[in-house]
Amino acid sequence: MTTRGQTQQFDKALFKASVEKHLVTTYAKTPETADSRSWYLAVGKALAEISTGSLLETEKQIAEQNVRSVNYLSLEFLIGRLTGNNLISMGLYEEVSAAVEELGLNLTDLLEEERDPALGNGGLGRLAACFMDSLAAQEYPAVGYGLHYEYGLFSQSFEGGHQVEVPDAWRGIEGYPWEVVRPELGQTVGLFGSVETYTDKAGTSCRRWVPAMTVEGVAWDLPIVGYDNKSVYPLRLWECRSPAPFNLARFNDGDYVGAQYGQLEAGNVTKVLYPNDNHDQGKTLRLMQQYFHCACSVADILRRHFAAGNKIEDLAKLESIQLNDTHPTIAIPELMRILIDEHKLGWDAAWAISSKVFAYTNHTLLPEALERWSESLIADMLPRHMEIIFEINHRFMTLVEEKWPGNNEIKRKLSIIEEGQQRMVRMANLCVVSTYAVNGVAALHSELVKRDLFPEFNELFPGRLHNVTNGVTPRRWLKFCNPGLTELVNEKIGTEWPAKLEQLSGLAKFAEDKKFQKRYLAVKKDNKQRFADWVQDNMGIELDTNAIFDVQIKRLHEYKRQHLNLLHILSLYHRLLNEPTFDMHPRVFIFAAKAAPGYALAKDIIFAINKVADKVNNDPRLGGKLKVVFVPDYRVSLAEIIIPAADVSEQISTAGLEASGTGNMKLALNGALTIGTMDGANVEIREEVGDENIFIFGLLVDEVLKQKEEGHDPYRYYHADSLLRASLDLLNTDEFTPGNPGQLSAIRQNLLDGGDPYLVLADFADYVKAHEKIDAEYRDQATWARKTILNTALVGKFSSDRSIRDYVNNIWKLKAVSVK
Ligand code: DL6
Repeated sequence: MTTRGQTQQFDKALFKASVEKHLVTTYAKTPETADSRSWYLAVGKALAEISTGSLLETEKQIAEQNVRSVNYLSLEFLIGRLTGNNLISMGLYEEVSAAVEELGLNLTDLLEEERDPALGNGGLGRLAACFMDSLAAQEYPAVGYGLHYEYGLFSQSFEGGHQVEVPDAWRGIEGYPWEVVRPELGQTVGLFGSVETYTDKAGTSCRRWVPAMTVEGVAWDLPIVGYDNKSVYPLRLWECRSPAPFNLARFNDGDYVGAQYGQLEAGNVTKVLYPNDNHDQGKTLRLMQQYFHCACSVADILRRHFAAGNKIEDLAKLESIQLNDTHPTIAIPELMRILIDEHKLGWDAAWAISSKVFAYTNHTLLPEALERWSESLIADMLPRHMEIIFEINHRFMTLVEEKWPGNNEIKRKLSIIEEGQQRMVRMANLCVVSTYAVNGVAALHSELVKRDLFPEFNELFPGRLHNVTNGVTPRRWLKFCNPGLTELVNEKIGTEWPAKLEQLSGLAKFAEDKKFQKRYLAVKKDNKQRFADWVQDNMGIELDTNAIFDVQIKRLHEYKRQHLNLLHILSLYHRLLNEPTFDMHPRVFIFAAKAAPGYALAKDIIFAINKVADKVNNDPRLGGKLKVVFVPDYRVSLAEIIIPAADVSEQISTAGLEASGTGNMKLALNGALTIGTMDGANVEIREEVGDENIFIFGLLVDEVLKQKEEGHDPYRYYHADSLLRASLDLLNTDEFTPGNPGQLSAIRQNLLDGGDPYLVLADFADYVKAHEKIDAEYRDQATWARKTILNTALVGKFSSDRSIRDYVNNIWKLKAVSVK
C-alpha cells in the first residue's frame, strides 16, 4: 500500500501492532500504564525497525555497486529531533498520524516528547546534519562519522538572569529509539606508548608504533532517511569503551570498584561534547576525542574498502574523506601511518593516495578558533603520528624553498610547526598541505581565505582553494517546521520544491497579488501566535502578535554582536522615555543563545539582556511598545518554532568574521527580512533577494581592517553621538538592576576602555538608521508583504542540496546510486 511520496511499505495494522509490541517488550509498559514518553519511544522504535532494514539494504546495494563515496568526518552533528523529520522523508507523516490516533494518541504531542540530540555546538554541527540529509535525499553514497557523546551540549536555564548549565543526557535512561548498535563494526584504538625500529622479513629497517594502552570503539548508527527515496544512510557515531570490562586481577583481589577504573576512564573519552564554538581550548581529552574519532572512522572506511574486494592502491579512486574543519585532521597522519607501517607502502606511494583522499572545509577566520596542538602533547599521545607530521613538514619546507629560495620569513609563516617556547602544530596548515581540495563556506569567506589566511598556499597550490556556499535542508527548515507556509506554497507551485528549492522562484509572481499577500501574512500571524503561546506557557510573558518579531538566534559571541542589538534596545528605551515626539511600531526582541561556560563576557551579555527584559516587559511607561524575550536553552526544536514566527532576522556580525551563517538562510526562507552587515552569506542573500528586500548597514570588510589598522577609538563615537552615549551610560546605572548599579558595567567597559574589539560603536549609528527604515516599512503592510514573499521566493540557492551538488561536482566527483 504505497501512496504518493511514501517510500516505505506501510501497513497500518502491522504498524500499530509493532508499536504495542515495543511498548510492552522494549519499554515494559502496558497501554494502560504508558505515559506519553513511553508511547513516543515505542512509536520511534517501530519506525526505526523500518529504517534499519532500509539502512542495511542501502549499505548492501552501494557495496555491490562498488562506487565512489564520501566520508564526512565531523566531531559534531547537530541533528535535532529525528522522528518528525524522518516521517516526512519516509512520506509517512499522515499515515502514522492516523495510526497513532487510532491508539488514542496525538502525533504532535508525541513528537514533543523527543529530546533533541544536541551533538553539536552551532553552525558547524548543524551544517553537517543538513549535509547528511541532502546526501541521502540525492542518493550520493556517503557515511557520516561522528562521536557518540554521552552528554551533548549542556542544557541552559537562567537563575536571576544568569546562565546555568546542566548536563544534557539526551538519550535518557531508555536510550534513543532511532539508534542501533553495531557490535560487529567495533574497532580497537591505541594511545600513548613509543615508536620502535625493527627489521622486516625482507631485511628492511621499519618503524612501528607500540601503543601503551588500547580502547574500544563501539559503532552506533543513526538513520539518515533520504527524502522521497529508499536510501537510508548511516550516521555512524563512535562510543569509547575499555577493552576489558574489568581488570580481572584486581577483581580477584576483591577490589571490585578499582577493577572498573579502566571502564570509567575509557568512557570519559566520549563522555561529553566540548561546549566551545569558534574557540580552541587545547585540552588533552579533546585531542584524545579527535584521535579516537579519526582512528575508528579511518579503520571503518578501510574495512568497507577491503570488504568490497578492493586493493589499497584504489583507495583514492573510491573514497573521499571530507574533514569538517580541522577537528578531524589527525586522520591524515593516521592514514599515512596505516599505509606505511601496516600496508608497507613507501612514503611517495602512501602520499600519492592520502593526498588524494582528504579534502578540508575551513569554517572560520577567527585566530582563536584556528586549532594548534602542542608538539609535546601529540608526541606523547601519538608518537608515530608526530614523526609523520614532521616528515610531511620537512618535505613541504623543501617545496617552499624551491618556490621562494632563501626566504625564511615565508617558511616560518607557512610551516606546519610553529616555532616558539613551546612548538605547536598548526592543524589548518597541515590540512592545506595534505589535501586535494580546501573550501570556504561562502563566497566572501572563501575570498578572504585566499586573500588573507592562505595567500601563499594559493600560489603554491593553484586550484586547490574552492568556495562552496553553505545551505540548509528545505525539508526540516520549511516543510517540517512551517506547515502553514508549506500548504500555501504547495497550492501555488506544486509539491516538488522540497527537493528542488529553486522552484520557489515561481512564487515571485504572486508578490504583488493582494489575495496571496493576505494569506501569506495570515500564515506568518499564525506562526507568531504559535510562538507567543509557547512563550506564554513556558516563560509567562504575553506577546502581541501585531508587534514586529525581531529575532537574533545563534551562539553568544562578541563577534556576532548581540550587544549591538542590546544597545539598540537601550536606545529605544531611552527615546520612548525621553523624546516626547518619538514613536515606534511595537517590537518584540527575541534572543536565544548559549554562551560557552568559560566565556565571561558572553555570560555578562546574557545577564544584561535578561535584566533589561525584566524591566521593559513590566514598565507601563513604555505602553507595550517594547518587549524583550530571551528564550532559554536554544536548540534545534526551538529554532523550528521561532524561525517561522520571525519578521526580522538579525545578522549583525562585524564584517569579515562570520564565515557564512546558516540561520540567516533559514530565516529568509521563512520570510523574515534580514538586517545585516556585508558579511558571510548575507552578501549572497542580498544578491539573490535584491538590495530593496534586505537592510544592509555597517562597515565593509576592508573598512573594518582599515579602521583597526589606524586604531579604532571608541570614545570618539561615544562623545560624538548623544544617543549612543545615553544608551551606553544606562549600563552604568541601576536602572535594570535596582539597588545594584554597576552589575552591567562590564559590557560598557569592554566597549569603551577595552577598545571595542568588534567595532560595535563604529556600526551603531548606521544600525539604528537601518532599524528606523524597518519600522517605517513594516507600517506599510502591503510593502512588507511583497518583501517577505520575495525573500521566500528568491532564496532557493541556499538549499543544502545545491551545496552538496557543488561538492559532488567540484570536489568529490560522485555518482548517485538509486536504491531499489
Ligand atoms: O559553516 C558553518 C558555520 C558557519 O555558518 C558560521 O559562520 C561559522 O561561524 C561556523 N564555524 C564554526 C567554527 N568552529 N570551529 N572551529 O563553528 O561554521
